[in-house]
Amino acid sequence: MKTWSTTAVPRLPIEHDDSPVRVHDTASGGVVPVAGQDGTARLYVCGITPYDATHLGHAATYVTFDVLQRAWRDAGLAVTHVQNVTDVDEPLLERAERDGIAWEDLAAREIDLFFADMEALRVLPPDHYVGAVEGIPDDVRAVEQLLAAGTAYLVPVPEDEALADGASGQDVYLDLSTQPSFGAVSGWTREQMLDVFADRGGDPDRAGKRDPLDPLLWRAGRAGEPHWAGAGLGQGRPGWHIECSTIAQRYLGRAFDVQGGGTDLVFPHHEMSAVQAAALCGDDCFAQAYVHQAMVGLDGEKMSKSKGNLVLVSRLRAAGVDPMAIRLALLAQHYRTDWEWTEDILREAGERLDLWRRAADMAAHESVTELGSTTLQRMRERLADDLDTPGALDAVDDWATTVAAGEPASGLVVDAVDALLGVQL
Ligand code: 5CA
Ligand code: ZN
Repeated sequence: MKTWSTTAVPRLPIEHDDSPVRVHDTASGGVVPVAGQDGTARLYVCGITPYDATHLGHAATYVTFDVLQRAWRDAGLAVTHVQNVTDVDEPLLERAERDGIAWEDLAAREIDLFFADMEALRVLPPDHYVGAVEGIPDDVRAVEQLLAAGTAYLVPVPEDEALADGASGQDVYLDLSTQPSFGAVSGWTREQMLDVFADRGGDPDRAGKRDPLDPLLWRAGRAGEPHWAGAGLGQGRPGWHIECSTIAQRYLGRAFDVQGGGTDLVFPHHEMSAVQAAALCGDDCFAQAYVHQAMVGLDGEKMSKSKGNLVLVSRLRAAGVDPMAIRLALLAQHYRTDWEWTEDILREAGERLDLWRRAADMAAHESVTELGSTTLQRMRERLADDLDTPGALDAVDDWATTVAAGEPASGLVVDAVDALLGVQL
C-alpha cells in the first residue's frame, strides 16, 4: 500500500561514537544492544486497526519507534521499517456495522486520517506499509503449510453459523502443544494468559479447540462477512496474529532486530505472532528483541478505541495545537512508564517548545559551539540508553536556558533536535 510522506532528516556533522542503541527486550527482561546486521537495522512495528482515529496512545507508540529509528540512523545504520495495517478484523467490521458504513470505506477514511496525523507529528514512514488484506495469499500458504506439518488442526464451524459460498465448514487453529517456544515472549503464566485472552480478541471457549489458548489461523467465510479465496482452505479470512507473522517474514526475513507495539500486544499478539513464525520456520526466526510502549491513559483508564476515552491527535490539531508541542508532550514521558494525558502535560510541552524556539532563533545555521557539541553528546547518550527521551529533553532544556542567559546558540543543536527527536524548531 502507499504510505505517508516522509520528512528530511538532517545529517549531523559530528561523528557518532558507535556505541549501539540499547532497548528493553520484554522476552529477556533486560536492556539489550540492538545494532542491526551488516549495517542495517530491521524493525517491524504493529500498525493500527483503522476503525477510529489516532489517539495519543497510538501516537506515543509510533513516536517511540520513530525515535528508535532516528537513533539507529544517527549511529550510521540503514533502517528497514515495516508496518502493517489491520484493514480487516472483527473490531473494524463491528464498528462499520454499528455506523452503517462499508468496512472498506471506514478503513480507508481512518487510514487517511492516520497518515495526516503521522505527517503532522513528523513520524518517518515505513519502507513497506502492508495491509492485512494484501497479505492474505501469504497467510493462506502459511496456514496450509502448518496443516500439512500437523501443527495446525481443523475445528468445525458451529451449525447455527451460515457459511459463505465457497467456504469449507472448518476453521483452522494452531496446536500450541507442538510449540515449545510458546510463552517465550511474554514469560507469562497460563493463568495470566487465560485472564486476558478473551478480552484481547481470543476465543478460549470455542468448542473443539485442543487448548483454550490455541490461536485462530483461518476463519472459514461466514455469510455476510468479507472473505477471500483461501486455496485448499476455502473462502475465508486470516486470524489476527498470522498477518504480522507473515508480513514480517516476507519483508524482513529471519531474525530481524525489533518487533514493536504497545504493552497491550505482549500477549496474545506478539506471543502468537512469534510462535506462529517459529512453527513456520523454526526457532530464532522472528524478532531478536520485543520492545513495548507503556500504556497512555486518560482519567484512570487505558486510552482505547473500544472504551472511547480518547484524546485524538486530529482533534488537538483542529483546535490549533502545534503538532510539535504534541510530540514534545509524548517525548517528555519515558516509553516504559504508564502515564496519563493531562492538559498540564500539553501546556508544559508548549512552554518548552517556546523556550527552545527562542534559543533556536538566535542560532546561526550550522554553527557549532562547545556547548552545542556537549549537548549533542548528552542527547545521543540518553537516547542510546533505552530511549531515555526525558533525559534528552533535559539536555536541550539546559542548552536553551544557557542560551537565554546570553551564551551563543548553536545551529548544531537545532539540527540535533530535528534529527534525533523529530521536533522542528
Ligand atoms: N492492528 C493491531 C496491531 S497488529 C493493533 O493493535 N491496532 S491498534 O489500533 O489497536 O493499536 C495500534 C498501536 O497502538 C498498537 O501498537 C497498540 O499497542 C498501541 N496502543 C493502543 N492503545 C494504546 C495506549 N493507550 N497507549 C499506548 N499505546 C497504545
Ligand atoms: Zn501486529
